[in-house]
Amino acid sequence: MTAGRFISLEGGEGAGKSTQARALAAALEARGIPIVVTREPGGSDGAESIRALLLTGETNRWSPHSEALLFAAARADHVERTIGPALSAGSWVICDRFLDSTRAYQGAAEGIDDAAVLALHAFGSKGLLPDRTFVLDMGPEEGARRAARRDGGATDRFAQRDSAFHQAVADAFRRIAAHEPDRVRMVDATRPVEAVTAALLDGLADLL
Ligand code: Z5A
Repeated sequence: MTAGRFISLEGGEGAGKSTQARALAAALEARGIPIVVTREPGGSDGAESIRALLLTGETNRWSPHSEALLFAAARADHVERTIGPALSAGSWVICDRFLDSTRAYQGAAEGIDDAAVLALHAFGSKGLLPDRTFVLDMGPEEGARRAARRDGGATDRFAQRDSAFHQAVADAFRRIAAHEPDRVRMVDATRPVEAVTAALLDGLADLL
């Protein structure tokens, strides 16, 4: 499945993942690399339907266990229908959030055991991991301010959680990066867009 390279962008809300997915895609396409940009939850018809279930409604619409299962189901469809075929065709895939978001949000912040999240991923998505993951690191308050400016104050089920929840997510991403330094790199996301994109390209030098 891995003729192309698989890159994921992670971090809290408003950290610049979507902005950097587009900028990185443009920079890599300029080098002649075929790119597919996708996102989670979503990225395939079935997963986009599950996205609507996950992001709308009351904050407590799903229990942490139900939520972890829904994210794993969406990811299985996304890997099967979008990511796997793109990699097999030789494209690089840039994914706005992937497995580490489930480990950070449903795992660290909502209390689902990391081993259980990884077991669901092994079953649903054959354990597929990115070749490189970048955590766009910035304080949750600044990320929330950026997202609020962009969305005019509208929020989804996750953005509505309290600051302790978002701090637990940020801490989890840092822990994952510390434990898996070959795959996961921290990037200071407080800098201007172009500086962050340059840091991502630096972090891909060994794969290019
Ligand atoms: N979730 C989960 O719980 N478990 C999972 O397994 C997965 C997800 C996969 C998805 O929400 C929610 O699902 C997410 C976690 C949960 N919720 N939270 N929190 P989403 O897909 O709707 O949104 P998001 O993933 O949180 O990202 P976002 O809010 O869309 O933000 P972003 O993509 O990181 O940022 P952006 O849109 O690129 O930038 C935000 C604004 O800042 C925008 O106006 C930009 O122009 C601006 N920006 C970007 N970069 C810069 C720089 N460098 N300087 C200044 N301004 C900038």
